[in-house]
Parts: sequence; structure tokens; C-alpha cells
Amino acid sequence: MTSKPGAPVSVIVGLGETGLSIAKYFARTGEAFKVVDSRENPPGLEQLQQLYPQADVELGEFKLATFLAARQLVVSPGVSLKTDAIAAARRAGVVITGDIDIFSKQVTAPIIAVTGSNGKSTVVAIVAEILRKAEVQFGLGGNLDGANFKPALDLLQEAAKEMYVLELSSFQLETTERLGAAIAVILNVSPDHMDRYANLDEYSKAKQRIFNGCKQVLVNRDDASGNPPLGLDLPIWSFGLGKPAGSETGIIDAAGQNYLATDSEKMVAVQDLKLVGQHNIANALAAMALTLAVGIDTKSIANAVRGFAGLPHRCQWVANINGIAFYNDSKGTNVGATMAAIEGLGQRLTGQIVLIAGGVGKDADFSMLVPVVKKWVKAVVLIGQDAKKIADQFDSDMQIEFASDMPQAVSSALRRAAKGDAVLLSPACASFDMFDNFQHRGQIFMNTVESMR
Ligand code: UMA
Ligand code: ADP
Repeated sequence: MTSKPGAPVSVIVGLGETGLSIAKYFARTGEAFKVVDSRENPPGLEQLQQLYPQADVELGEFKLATFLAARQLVVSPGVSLKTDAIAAARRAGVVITGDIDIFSKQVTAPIIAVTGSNGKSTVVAIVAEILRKAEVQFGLGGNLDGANFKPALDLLQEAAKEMYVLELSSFQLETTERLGAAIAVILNVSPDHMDRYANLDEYSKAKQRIFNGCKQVLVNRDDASGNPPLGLDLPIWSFGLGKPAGSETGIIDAAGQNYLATDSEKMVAVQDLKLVGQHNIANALAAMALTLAVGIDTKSIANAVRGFAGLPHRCQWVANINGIAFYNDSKGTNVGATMAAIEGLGQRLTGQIVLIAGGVGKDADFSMLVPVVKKWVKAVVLIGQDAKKIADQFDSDMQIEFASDMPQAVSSALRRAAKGDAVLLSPACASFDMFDNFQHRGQIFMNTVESMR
């Protein structure tokens, strides 16, 4: 960890989960490092100091001199490469990398790589369930949150695996040169993080980097937004809600019964799925294709898909009160996610939806919500920083109410709902104006609903 005085060291930029995992990796491999974070009290500081009391840490505004003197900058996903000091260091020729780039250079086992604006965590969770059923030793890491969450480099502390499954954000892909995945997919691209990208094209280009060096690609037949460049001379798999042929997964109608299938095998009856909503059927079909592509048997795939009940905070049923169902979709953090949640739930209801939305809008275009809201939603209750921005999209026909906190939002929604309706929390926004994170927001929603039973 210590280096010759004056010798350039690797500078880890950001001391959150990722920064800490990079520091641990460098400590294990004997690479000298320094950690910088623009926050005065970054979340990983205490743990870093406990593990490595001698570690060189620089907090507060980034210093260009530190970056120019670095052997390389290992940049955390939460830090934009457009940050002045980073952009200047890059122009001066300093190497910029990230944790996924380092990870991919170390592992030789096949990587299943998943990105997309929505559905990433659900797809990697289904893939993980399939690999478990197939008794494959695998590591699961990257962008996903929750109990199974591990920054990618922490996976290298464990025994070597037969396979790795990575959920990757556009931020992580920006610093990844050549992932070399066994199979890679962009599930879909719809606007998100527009506070960090100049436009959808720039965001989409970051995601396209997932295909660099990959051996096979998976494409979405129903949505070309994530397709790789034309002319890639690689095996192509696809998933979609239509009938499958060749290297495809899709839906087959047999005697009035729909099945998730390949062209040669009906694998799971749609009515046997625990997952709900068309978007989740697409997610399951994507996970099936990803695992077929790396040689997993169809029995393990079918068993896992049939048993998968969904992740918390994603269109999760919470309770029924007076015939009104409550759903927690706190992970609906962009417009595309909320559109899918409303459509998926709306199609199954006898009544209508009362939507709770709002938070930090990340410069999103909320006008895209209007058609789907008009189709399925009877009233909208808005919370958070960008509540007014969302309200401004609707004309006076839509019932709109503002609430100052979650308990107020839930009681307003309950008041406006009738038997057969559903109250859906799907904010289309990030949570950090009012909550620690989306899990916290979802938990407060669920606690509030429980307290009203
Ligand atoms: N930050 C600063 N100054 C710094 C460093 C960070 O202000 O010097 C801020 C960032 O602007 C950001 C926050 O701190 O808001 C966290 O940034 P980070 O890079 O330290 O984050 P980590 O704790 O390392 O977590 C990151 C991912 N977070 C982001 O990309 C913002 C986690 O994804 C991921 O699980 C983790 O790495 C491990 O791979 C979370 C996420 O919200 C779930 N991802 C976004 C999404 O899914 O939409 C992309
Ligand atoms: P991500 O990890 O990409 O954020 P998740 O699987 O956590 O994706 O799902 C987040 C939210 O996105 C869900 O709560 C749901 O509202 C929506 N969603 C999930 N899958 C899809 C999909 N395939 N297409 C559109 N929206 C989706």
C-alpha cells in the first residue's frame, strides 16, 4: 500500500461502496493507492480507516494536481467523467479506469453482462436463480442493491467461480474499455440520468460499451433501442413476446395456453408464473436466453423461472385494505419504469390506479407519462422536489393532489381509491430529497400502509 516517495500511485476517486472495494482490491494486490472524495464525510471513510489506518485520503473539492500526478484514476460510478478535474486529467493523458474494467481484466470465467434502463436487477436475479438450480458456482455483482449486492471487485476475494453475472449501469460502463462478456445485453433504453448526460444518445452510447469484446449478444425483438451496431459478426440471441424461432425465446400459444418457450420447447406456462406484468415476462425471457446461451439446461431454467416471485420494491404487493390493493414500486425511479408498472398493473385490475409519484426527477421529460396515466390512473398524488413539474404535464381533467410526506400521500390515495382499485407507489423519480434511498422510500410506504390496516 505504501510506495516510494514521489512515485505515482493509483488514485481511487470516490469512497462509497465501489471506492472501498477498489481500495481492498489494491491492498490485496499490493498496488499503492490514494483515495479522494469530494464529500467531507464519505460513507466508506470509517471502514477504510479501520482496515487501513495508514491510507492516504484526500477529502473535499478535487485537486487537479493530485489527478495529474496519478498513475491512473479509478473512478467510482457516482462521479461524472465530465467533472472538471477529471476531464482535465484525461486531456493531459492520465489513464482513467473503473472497477468493472479492472475486474474484467482479472477474470477468465465467462461473464453474463446485463444493462438497460429498466429490468436489470430483475433479470440478473432470475439468472442467478437459474444458475443456482443448475448448481453452477457463480458470483453476482455490480450495480444491483440489496442483500445479494457486491461490488464486482469484492467477488475476487472469494474462491474462483465458474461464471460471473454482472448488472452494469451506464456509469460503470463509461469507464469499462473491453468487458469481453460471454454474452451481453442492453434490455432497453429510455431516458434516465438526464442530469448527467447531454442527451439520450450520449446515455445510450455509454450502454453500448457493454458489447466491447463480447462473444455473443442478446437483443430485444420488441424494442430495438438497445441493439448493438449493425454488422457485428457474432452469434445473436433474442427475446421478445412474439413466437420464437432459432436462437430465440418468446411466447408460444398452444391450445389457448401461453408458454414461455424456445422454438423447440414450451418451458413455463404464463399462468404458472409468480411474476406479474408484461415487462416481467420480457425480463424472464431475457434471463432464459442469457442462460441458454451459456449452456444451462432447460429444466433448471424452467424450475427457476416458475419459482421466481420478484424482488422487493418492484411492483410488490403490500396489502389489501377495503378491497383496495397497495403496490410498492419504489424502484420505479424513471419515467420508463413507471410507465411499465402502470401498464402491467392496469391490465390486471377491475378498477383503476391511484398513483403516488414524485421525488428528484433527474431532468426527465414527464410528458411521456401522460398517455399511460390517462389510460389507467384515476388520481395522482405527488410528493417531493419535482411534484409540481409532474403536475404541470396534466390538464385539469386529471385529479391531482400534493402531499408533504408519505403518510399524507398514502391517506390521500386511500381516500381517492374505491373497491377494485389499486394504490401504486411508482415515483418515476429518485428518492434522495426525502429518503435515504429507494429501499427506505419503499419501506416507509409499506409501514404506512400496514399502519392503516
Ligand atoms: N459522490 C460525490 N463525490 C465523490 C464520490 C461520490 O459527491 O467524490 C456522490 C455521487 O454523486 C453519488 C454518491 O456519492 O451520488 C455515490 O457515488 P459512489 O460512486 O460512491 O457510489 P457507490 O456507493 O460506489 O455505489 C455505486 C453505484 N451508485 C451509483 O452509481 C450512483 C451503486 O448503484 C452500485 O450498487 C455500487 O456502485 C456497486 O457497484 C446504485 C445506483 O443508484 C444502486 N445506481 C444507479 C441506478 O441504478 O440508477 C446508476
Ligand atoms: P433496474 O435494475 O434496471 O432499475 P429493476 O429490475 O430493479 O430494474 O426494476 C425497476 C423498475 O423498472 C421496476 O420496479 C418496474 O417498474 C420497471 N421495470 C422492470 N422491468 C422492466 C422492463 N423490462 N421494462 C420496463 N420497465 C421495467
